[in-house]
Amino acid sequence: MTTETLYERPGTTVTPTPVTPAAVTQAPTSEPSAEAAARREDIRNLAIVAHVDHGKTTLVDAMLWQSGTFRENQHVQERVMDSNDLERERGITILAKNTAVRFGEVQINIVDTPGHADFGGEVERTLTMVDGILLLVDASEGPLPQTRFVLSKALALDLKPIVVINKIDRQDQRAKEVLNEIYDLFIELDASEEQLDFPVFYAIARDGICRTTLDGEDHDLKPLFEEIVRTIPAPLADAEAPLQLLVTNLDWDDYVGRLVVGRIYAGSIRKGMDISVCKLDGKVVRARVSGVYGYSGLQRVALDQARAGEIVAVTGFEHAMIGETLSDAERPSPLPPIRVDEPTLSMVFRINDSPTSGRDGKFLTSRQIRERLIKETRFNVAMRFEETPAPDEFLVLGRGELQMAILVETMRREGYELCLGKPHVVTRSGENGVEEPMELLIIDLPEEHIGSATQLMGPRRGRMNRMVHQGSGRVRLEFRIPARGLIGLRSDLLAETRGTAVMHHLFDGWDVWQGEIEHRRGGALIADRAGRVTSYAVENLQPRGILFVGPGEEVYEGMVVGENNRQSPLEVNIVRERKTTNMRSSTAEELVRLQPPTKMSLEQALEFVQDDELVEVTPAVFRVRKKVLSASARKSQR
Ligand SMILES: Nc1nc2c(ncn2[C@@H]2O[C@H](COP(=O)(O)OP(=O)(O)OP(=O)(O)O)[C@@H](O)[C@H]2O)c(=O)[nH]1
Ligand SMILES: [Mg+2]
Repeated sequence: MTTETLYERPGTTVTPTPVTPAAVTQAPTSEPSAEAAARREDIRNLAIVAHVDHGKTTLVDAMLWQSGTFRENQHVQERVMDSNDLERERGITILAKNTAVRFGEVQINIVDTPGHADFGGEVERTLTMVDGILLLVDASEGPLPQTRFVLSKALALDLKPIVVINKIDRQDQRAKEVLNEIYDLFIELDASEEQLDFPVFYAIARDGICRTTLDGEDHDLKPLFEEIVRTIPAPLADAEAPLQLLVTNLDWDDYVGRLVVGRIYAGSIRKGMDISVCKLDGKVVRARVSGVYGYSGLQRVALDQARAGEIVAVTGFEHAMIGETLSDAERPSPLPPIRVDEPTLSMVFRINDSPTSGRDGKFLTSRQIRERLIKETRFNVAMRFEETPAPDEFLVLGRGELQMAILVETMRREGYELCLGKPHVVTRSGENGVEEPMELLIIDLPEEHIGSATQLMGPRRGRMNRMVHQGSGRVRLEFRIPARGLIGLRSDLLAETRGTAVMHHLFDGWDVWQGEIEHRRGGALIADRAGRVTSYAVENLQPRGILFVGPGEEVYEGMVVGENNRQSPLEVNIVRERKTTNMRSSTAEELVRLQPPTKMSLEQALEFVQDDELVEVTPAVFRVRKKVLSASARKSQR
C-alpha cells in the first residue's frame, strides 16, 4: 500500500502545564535514594510496541505533530517514520527507528518498532534501550501473537507499560472486552502486581486524539504525554562513572558515514574522545569518537557531549557491532551482550547460473554475494550467515519468509542476481532426539467455518488449545503447530473460508519432531527448450494447469512455467508455433481465449519451490527453475 497523500494535522501543538517535581519523581520506593538522585529527570526513553498494523507509526506521527516538531504548513508524508522504500511500498515498518520529541522540559526519546513477527529481533534489542513501553492494541482485533511476544519481553526486562487501546473509531471496536483480554494476557505472562497497575488510554491515533475513559471526552495527546512523564521512569544514570554505551542499532548517513546507535548507561561521551570498544569475542580495541549526535524530531543534531541516560548516535567506529559496548579507554567494562531468540528458518543463497544470468544485475559473483550477506547478518542480530561445502552456495538463517523476502528484495534493488533454495525450518538435537520449532497460531473466523479450518490442521499436525467466541458470530481458534505446518496454510485457509479468516502466528518454543507433514502441490510444468512463449502453446497448455508465463516471454530449458493440475511433473513445449494452415484466426481472437499468467510474489514463489528447484532473482524478474536444467541430466539422476 503506497500512501503519498499529504498529512492532515492530527491535532494542534500541545504545551505542557508545568509539572511539579513530585509528579515526575516517582522512583520505585525500593530503590535507594542515592540512586534516585542520579535519575535524569529531563529524559524519558520509551518504545512503541504492538502487533502488526495496530497503529504505532501513525501514533508517532501524531506525537511528532503535536510536540511542535513540524511547522504548521509543512508538508510531511503520512507515517513519516516508515522512511525506506520497501516500508512505504508495503505499508509496514521493517526497521526500528529513533526519534525524539520535547514536552516542556523533558526530552522523550521514542523508538518506533516493527510489528511483524519476522522482525521480532529488532524489537527485542530495542527494548534494551528503553525504560518503558507504549503497548498499542487495536480496539477490535485485541491482543494478538505479537502483542504477547513484545509484552513478554518487556515484562521480563521490568519495563513500565502504558496501554493504549487504539482505533476506537472502528465500527467493530470492542474496547471493553479488549481491555479485559489485555489484563488476561498480563496475568498469563506472570506480570507482577505493580506491572498490572498500568495506565490505560483510548485513542484514535490517526486523528491525534486520546481519551482517559472510553466514553470520556476527546483530548489531544497531552494527557498521554503527561502520563509518559509520570509513569515511565527517568533513566537511572551515573554520569561520573566510566563510559558504557551499548550498541543496539547501526545506521548510515551520506555525510558522516556509519553511525552506531545506543544508550549511554554510564559516564559520558564527547567528540574527539579516546575510548575502547569491547568486542563480542572478548577483545578490546581502542578507537576515537569523531562525532556525537542526539535526536530531535526527524533530525540528528550534533552534540559536543552526551551523558548517561541519553540515546545517541556516534561516529568513528568502522567495526563496532550490535551488542558490543563502547567503554572507557582505561577501564573498559562490557555490558551484557544482547541476546535475541534463535533463527527458525534457513535458506540457501547461491549464484545465478541460469542461462539468462548477468543480463540485469551488477553483482553476480559468489564473492559479492558472500560479502553482502555477511554485512547483512552483522546489522541484523536475528539473522545468521553460514558457509556450506559448496563455494558458491551460502546459508542464511532467519525468523521467517517475510524477513528473507525483504533481504532478497533489498539485494535485487541494489543490483544483485541470486538463486534461492527452498526455505527449511531449523532443527536441533534435544534430549529426546530431533527438535523442531513450534508456532502459536491464532485464527479469527466466522463460526460456520470452524469445521473446515480444523480439518486443515490435522494433516499439518496442529493441535487446538483454545476456542473463544468473540460475539458477533466470530471465533478465535488457538493452535500449536510445527512451523513446517504453516507453509501454504494462509492460501488454503482463505480458500476454505471464502477469504474471511485472518491468521497470525508466533514462535512458541521447540518440541520433538512431530512427524511427516505432506505438502501437496501440483507437479511442475517445465519448459523443455528455450525460446519465446507463443499464444498457440499457451492456449493448448492452459487446460493442464496454472501458467506463470504469457506470450512473448522468454523461457529456457528447465524453467518452471506453471503448476500441473496433477501431482506429476510434466515437460512441455511452450514455445511451439502454430502449423501454418490456410485458416488464420486473428491475433485479437486468440488473445481473448488466453487467461493472463499467474504472477507469484517472491514470498509465494519461496513457498512454491521444492527441494530440486530454485527461485532465480534478478533486479528485473524472478522465475522458478529446476536445479538441474537439462531434462536428460535430470532423467539420468533419477
Ligand atoms: N480507523 C483507524 N485506523 C487507524 C488508526 N491509527 C492507525 N490506523 C490505520 O492503521 C493502519 C496501520 O497503521 P500503522 O501506523 O502503519 O501501524 P503500525 O503498528 O506502525 O504497523 P507495523 O509497523 O507494520 O507493525 C494504517 O492504515 C493506519 O491509517 C486509528 O486510530 N483508527
Ligand atoms: Mg509501523
